[in-house]
Amino acid sequence: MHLDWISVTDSMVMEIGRHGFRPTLKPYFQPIYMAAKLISTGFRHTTLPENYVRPPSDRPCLSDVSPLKDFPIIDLASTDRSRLVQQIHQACSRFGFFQVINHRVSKETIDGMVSVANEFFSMSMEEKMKLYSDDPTKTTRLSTSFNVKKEAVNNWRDYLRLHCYPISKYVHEWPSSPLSFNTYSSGFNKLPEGIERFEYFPNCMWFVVRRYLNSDWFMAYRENPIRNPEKRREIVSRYSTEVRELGFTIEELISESLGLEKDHMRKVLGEQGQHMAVNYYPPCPEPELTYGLPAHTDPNALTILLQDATVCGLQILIDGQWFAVNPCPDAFVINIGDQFQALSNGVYKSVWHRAVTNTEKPRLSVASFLCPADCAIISPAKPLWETEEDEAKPIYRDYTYAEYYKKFWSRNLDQEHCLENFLNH
Ligand SMILES: O=C(O)CCC(=O)C(=O)O
Repeated sequence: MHLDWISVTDSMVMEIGRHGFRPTLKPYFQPIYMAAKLISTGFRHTTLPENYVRPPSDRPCLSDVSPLKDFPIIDLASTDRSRLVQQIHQACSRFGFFQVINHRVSKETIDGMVSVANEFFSMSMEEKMKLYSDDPTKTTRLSTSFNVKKEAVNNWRDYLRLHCYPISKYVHEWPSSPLSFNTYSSGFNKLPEGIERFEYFPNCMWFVVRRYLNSDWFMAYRENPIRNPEKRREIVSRYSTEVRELGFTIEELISESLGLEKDHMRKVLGEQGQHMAVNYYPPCPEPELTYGLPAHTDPNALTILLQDATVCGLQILIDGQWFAVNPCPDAFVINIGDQFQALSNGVYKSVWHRAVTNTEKPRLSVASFLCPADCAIISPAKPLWETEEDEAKPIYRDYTYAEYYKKFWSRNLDQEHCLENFLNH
């Protein structure tokens, strides 16, 4: 019997979602269960399904969270290098997080990336499920929550994971399936003046708009810039390349800010890998009971986050208290990953952060992770721990990034800081 994903109704998805997976489901229900794995279904839940509900001791307590007022915004176009380096030092040692403006990633590239991401998550379930996997070793996959095979409670997030470097190695894996035209999400941020209506034609490379002018309807066409899979890949490639350059600029500033040679970190990290997580948090019926992503630190070297310009959700832990990092126009949020904490011998912090949800609007974020080469030896920089005393030793022992990454994925996201396992005893 052939079962079409599209034939799954919202109420059936909700029913399965509420009760979680039941092994006793009849075989012909299995595809419906598959649809219920993702939460970007377009269906608005009225109550939170049980498998997302956190115990009372582990809830976000949203009313206790305040905005972070003195959160650093660093202008990368500044010509005062020593001030820039000093700002980076202060931000990395105090917050482990900062925002950058004038970062040289073009607005066109950013808008294109956001459009592609929105379009991707508005595709039909049938299209999306072709990419679904809960195997963390897969280099291109659509998944949900964090690590569904390990966790007891799920998180209110779907995400598309892409490996982005070297692009030529991975680009053929990136999604190429036709886009859904059920919802309008790309191209224009608002209806151009005078245009009353959009119409969408599946399998068509054009937006078709109808305009009411001088008491008559006119048809107008505009090419859909991302309908073409090649164009979409081009947009994501360009985004990854420009963000990689930004990452390298920041790594140089970080080296200098620790009093090291400008290229110290890049040399140690070797040929850096680059991954992307395109996160989609649908409106959540009960944000007080769950997370989009629970508290975690990032296992990589540096994270460059593009967050939704209009919807808040990122929070960071400072001195035991959660603060909201509200979006700043045209800025990227940068955070130090575990590897820079180790390489800086703990001078810089890989800080706990989390994403929370809201009832009103979906939230999108695009996290780009720069990762050391698997064989890179992570060893705290000598000038940061060496003293006259013979006994002096770094806080962390040497290890390879491959060893660290394996350890990170063998745990739950919100366990102790993974670096605790690499302390020098
Ligand atoms: O969505 C966010 O703001 C946070 C994303 C994040 O922490 C991650 O992808 O690791």
